[in-house]
Amino acid sequence: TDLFESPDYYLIDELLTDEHKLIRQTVREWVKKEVSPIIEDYAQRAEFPKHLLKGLAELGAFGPTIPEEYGGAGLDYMAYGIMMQEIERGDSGIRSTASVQGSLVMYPIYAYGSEEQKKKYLPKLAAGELIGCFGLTEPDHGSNPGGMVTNFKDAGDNYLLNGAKMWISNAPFADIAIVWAKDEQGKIHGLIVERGMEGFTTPETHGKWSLRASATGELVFDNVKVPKENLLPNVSGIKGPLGCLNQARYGIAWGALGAAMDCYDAALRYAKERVQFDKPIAGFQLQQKKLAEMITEITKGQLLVWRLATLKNENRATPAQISMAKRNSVETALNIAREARQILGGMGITGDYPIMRHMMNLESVITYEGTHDIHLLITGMDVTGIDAFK
Ligand code: TGC
Ligand code: FAD
Repeated sequence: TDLFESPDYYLIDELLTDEHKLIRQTVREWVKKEVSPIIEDYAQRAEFPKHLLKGLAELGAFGPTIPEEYGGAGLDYMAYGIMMQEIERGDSGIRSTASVQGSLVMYPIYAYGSEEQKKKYLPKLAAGELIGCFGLTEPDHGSNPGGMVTNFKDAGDNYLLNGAKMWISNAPFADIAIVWAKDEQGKIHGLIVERGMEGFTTPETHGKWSLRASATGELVFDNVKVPKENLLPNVSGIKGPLGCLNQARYGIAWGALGAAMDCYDAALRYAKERVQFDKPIAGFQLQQKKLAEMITEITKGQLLVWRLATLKNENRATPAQISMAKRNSVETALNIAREARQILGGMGITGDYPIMRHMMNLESVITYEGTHDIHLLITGMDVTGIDAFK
């Protein structure tokens, strides 16, 4: 079979349990059967393959770490990471949908919601019966979400929400949105906004060259009446949304390595088969340098995320450690995609191979969930104690 094998140069599989390996196999087979055959076509047409939502839910990819009593898969963080790696090997856009649903919609309801909110929304979100999106970024506030202007005021029976969010994954078809907005005192809170509420619209963003198989849109709030019971009661301040980002960034640290592995796998196979000057191009030193550096960087990345998963399972992973891994994995993946593309020569630019699609996707992944620069500054602040953001 040509089922993708993840490179395992340092025998890291020995550090995984049988359950982890079984989960990986299950997701890998699903990706091979359901994602790989169709994804290029959907990406070319700039359409999200909605029919995959059910399969993602069945895999447990929506809220893998949310306890089973709320419909989640009740798995550990290693399992969550492995799932994201395999899904992003298929496509970053599909992984984005899983990240948003699990880490940015289910997680805040689980961590900051009331018991009623958890019971009302989590099982349906886990089953894919409801799809959510996460509205933090605004047109004028991306890296600095604390400056947001979207706001709500007390209007007696409900809150009145005004403002706009931009670049929101899944917005065009989401049933609910976790929206971060300021109250009259300027304190940030999370609100559950539902499709159908008057004054709430979700225009789609067109013309993307990246994450084409993922739907992106705006969230526009024009005097939207939000019931008071839709406010997440147990958090206020920017640490609310940032706490969700830790979860998603952790998944991306694993996921981007999946995209890197797929590019490496395609380049290695091609290099061994493609003959120029009467010799497989894999036999030329310049191509070997590329492949050797790819596997070195993948191996380093694998060890980093494995250790991060262990810390996360023990509730010891710091946000700065997560930033380092997100930044490193995405940079590794993007560099590998660029080198792998060259190994394929002209074929590398076609949709017959996944590399160009991964490369373009990764241009979003290196920007969303905190840009490459922002994560560097987080590391810089962590080691120096000095904030260089402002
Ligand atoms: P700062 O003054 O540093 O901190 C304010 C409070 O927040 C706490 N905090 C965190 N808490 C939990 N997790 C984290 N990662 C945290 N980082 C900071 C901090 O301890 C403090 O707490 P307290 O109790 O003292 O009040 O905050 P700042 O406003 O200066 O922000 C710092 C900065 C720049 C690092 C932050 O704003 C940032 O990370 N910016 C990047 C924005 C970003 O990542 N946006 C992502 C939007 S969502 C998205 O892209 C989804 S893509 C989805 C997909 O398709 O996968
Ligand atoms: P800006 O913040 O304007 O940054 C522009 C440049 O300036 C960057 O290079 C940045 O690194 C640099 N910069 C900014 N501040 C500093 C500084 N202090 N020091 C040095 N350099 C700095 N957001 C959501 O809320 N929900 C989503 O679901 C979501 N999905 C997304 C999907 C896609 C496809 C994309 C592209 C984005 C998505 N985002 C989402 C938004 C994403 O999180 C933001 O694009 C990102 O946080 C950066 O914000 P910005 O685009 O406004 O860039």
